[in-house]
Amino acid sequence: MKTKAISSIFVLFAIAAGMASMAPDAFADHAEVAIVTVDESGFSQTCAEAQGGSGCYVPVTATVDVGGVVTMTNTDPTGVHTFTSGTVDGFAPSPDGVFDTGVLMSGDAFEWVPEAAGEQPYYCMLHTWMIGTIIVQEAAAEEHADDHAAEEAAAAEEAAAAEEAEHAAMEHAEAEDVELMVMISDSQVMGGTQIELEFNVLHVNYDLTATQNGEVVFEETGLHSMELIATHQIDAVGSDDNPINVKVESLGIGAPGNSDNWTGPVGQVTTAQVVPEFGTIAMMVLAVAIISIVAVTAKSRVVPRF
Ligand SMILES: [Cu+2]
Repeated sequence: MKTKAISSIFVLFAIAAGMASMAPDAFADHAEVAIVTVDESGFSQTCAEAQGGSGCYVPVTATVDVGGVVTMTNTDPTGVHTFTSGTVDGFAPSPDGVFDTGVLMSGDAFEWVPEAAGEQPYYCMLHTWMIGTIIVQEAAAEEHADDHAAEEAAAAEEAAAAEEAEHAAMEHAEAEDVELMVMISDSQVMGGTQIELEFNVLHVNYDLTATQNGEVVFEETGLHSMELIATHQIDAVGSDDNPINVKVESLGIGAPGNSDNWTGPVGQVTTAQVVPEFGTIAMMVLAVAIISIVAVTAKSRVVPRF
């Protein structure tokens, strides 16, 4: 008899405890979710830190019901951002067309109503280190707290695995200290000279200076080349007597504004003397200071021609 009473109390307790622990999840409201941007996430990758950071969107993983409303707001007072569905591989984005806020000015918001369950990754077109995930779940999942928890755990695990892979990929890219080669070519344009820089790696940050007769005719610092080729217009025409001396100094390789995470040759100087008779296809590399050679992929493309 006594045992029975004790065990009933036990059962009662277990039920109460179970209900108490279930309650927050069972009644959690995922009909609406708000996602915001982290302040200054456009200037610094601190929020991402090779995806080991807390995230550049808050919450970085959001959960919403099918048919619920996701409100995406750019709360960053210092910059413009997008919420674009899809994934980013390194710097190369792959939008999947599910939603795209377009460029949101600070304070602007966008609403998205998901129509199907699943995991929806997204990123910022302007700052590809900003990535987030929206987990869209069937509204009915709410009633099964256990399923829900399991689902979330599975999703979290998946996200963690994806993050890890991304992290590894980034680390891999960073570990390879590439050999930076810069080719400088020029072409005469109306009243000036167009300088074309060809790099063997993407995302080179550099200073560009051009002098003629000891006078600076062009000077820009903190330039960034998204592509392998960058062109700059110089308002001076070179001649035999007055050649233009072009100097490119590398600052590092990586996303603009994130010098903490830049890799690769820093302070490497490449110069060229731009004179008219070399014409549009002449290319000169007078000095290529190679700081480190680990991996060269596009070497054959950038053999200097004199
Ligand atoms: Cu952004």
